Amino acid sequence: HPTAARRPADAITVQGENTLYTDEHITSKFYNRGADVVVQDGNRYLIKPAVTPFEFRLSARSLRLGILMLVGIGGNNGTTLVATILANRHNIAWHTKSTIQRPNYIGSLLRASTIRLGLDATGKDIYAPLSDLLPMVHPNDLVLGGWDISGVPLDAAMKRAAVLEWDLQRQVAPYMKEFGTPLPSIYYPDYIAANQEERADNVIPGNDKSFHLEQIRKDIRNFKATNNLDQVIVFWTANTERYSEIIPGVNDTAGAILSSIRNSHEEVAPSTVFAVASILEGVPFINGAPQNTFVPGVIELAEQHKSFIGGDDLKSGQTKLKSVLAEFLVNAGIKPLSIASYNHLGNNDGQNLSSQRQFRSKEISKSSVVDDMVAANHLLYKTKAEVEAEQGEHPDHIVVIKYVPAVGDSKRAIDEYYSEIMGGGRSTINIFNECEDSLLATPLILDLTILAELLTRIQYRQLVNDADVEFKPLYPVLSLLSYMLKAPLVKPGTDVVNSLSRQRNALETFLKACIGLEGSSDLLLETRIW
Ligand code: NAI
Ligand code: DG6
Repeated sequence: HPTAARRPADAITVQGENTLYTDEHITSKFYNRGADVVVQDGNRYLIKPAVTPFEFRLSARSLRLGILMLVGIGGNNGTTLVATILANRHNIAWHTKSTIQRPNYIGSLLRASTIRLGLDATGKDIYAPLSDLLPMVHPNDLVLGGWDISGVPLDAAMKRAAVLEWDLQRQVAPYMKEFGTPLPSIYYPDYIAANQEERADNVIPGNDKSFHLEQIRKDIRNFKATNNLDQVIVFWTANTERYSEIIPGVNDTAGAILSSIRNSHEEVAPSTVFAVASILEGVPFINGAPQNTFVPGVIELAEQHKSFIGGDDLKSGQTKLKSVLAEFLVNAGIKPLSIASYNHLGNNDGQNLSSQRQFRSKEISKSSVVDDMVAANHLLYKTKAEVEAEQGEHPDHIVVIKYVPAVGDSKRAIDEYYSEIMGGGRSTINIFNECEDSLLATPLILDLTILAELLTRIQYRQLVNDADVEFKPLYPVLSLLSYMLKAPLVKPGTDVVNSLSRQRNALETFLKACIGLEGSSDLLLETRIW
């Protein structure tokens, strides 16, 4: 299958004055073109085009292999991911009731989508796999490991998850068995639903959060050493936790969060201990769930250690579609008045989310996704100043999640978009989506992991005054990962972009910049002139 096939690492070569290839690096020059706008009298705009030259340098170091350590490896996403990689690696095909299915990475932006490179001599668009743009790790080459509070071995955990076809499970089970039991993890019962308690039979003992932190750090170091690899990514795909309260002196600064761990303060979540452990070990940490793992103190700690973080919450189906549909409506000049989203599912995630505080974390991440599109159109929605409130005018937006065990991993999502059209008319769009949740989520974990690994190898310098200035790593909060995330974490003080097309465009433009290409242009000027 083309999405699983390996292609040469040098599949794309740029021949131009802005790109330099050596054995160790790809170095590129990029002109960041923007516009500085001054708003005058509320409705007049003075614009000065701005150009800042940059140089990017990508290290080709360890691009063949990487380590992915999953927190929650025994869950639906965790076992589906391990089994999918094993099936691809060992080329395991399986019988369904209608066909023989081959393994693939469909749903992965990197492995199953293409990027427009330009035009050939006949004026035809040329597309290449996104994964060919820069040298990056292939999912088949990821070394896998991780933690789970449930001590069920991975082959049995895959069976418990009931996501994959039986004939695939049967064939992949002997390989899954080799992983044995996940590493014991941190369990603070107050953070996840009480209905998860029965699962928690594989926990690091005691209530000493300092000891827990040190154990996780040791696990990361041991796993690195055993596999003789530098590149580790730690990924939270464990249960959704409740929000942590932000308390001054407890989790608002780097010093406060470290001291709260030393004092085993109750407002430090397991996911935060994992994030801090990763930061202190200098390995990227990605949060695939919605809770506020990245309290302000964790972000500050990541800045201090120049260690990468990304989150929050995988954006798999309903929310991804919402970010597209809401943008389409608002950009078409149509005014959504309400968006009502309902879903039910029957997996362990659904059971955990049937508890109010965990549901609230998910409700927050699912609800923020239309904010920037609404704020971008002051012709349709009154601004804060106009309504004299903290927030501008906004569509009613409601999110409901119900636990229905019978449907298992197959989530049902219904969305109603109710909008105002011309002359006081109304338009109603209804969407019904049904699919295996974990089969949509797993490719996103791979994309996030591989992109995070890639971004750790990219450095930049601004060629403003002094061309000899040192190369620096990117800012620790990896907002370029936003495409795969429901509530993207961004550099404090900067705006969140939820629009899926803008998120993809930012990522494409950045990856292209790293090989000295300008961003994708749909201007197609050559087709508009004589
Ligand atoms: P799951 O409930 O099947 O798996 C979670 C696993 O985490 C379980 O095996 C559980 O024992 C383990 N766990 C709980 N607390 C832990 C801790 N402190 N340390 C280590 N392991 C721990 O859930 P699933 O479906 O795999 O989802 C995982 C997370 O990803 C959830 O937070 C979910 O909300 C989020 N998510 C899932 C999506 C999907 O489509 N499946 C999409 C978007 C987000
Ligand atoms: C039900 O809402 C369970 C959730 O974990 C979601 O399935 C998951 O977050 C995916 O959500 P979405 O909105 O991206 O499809």
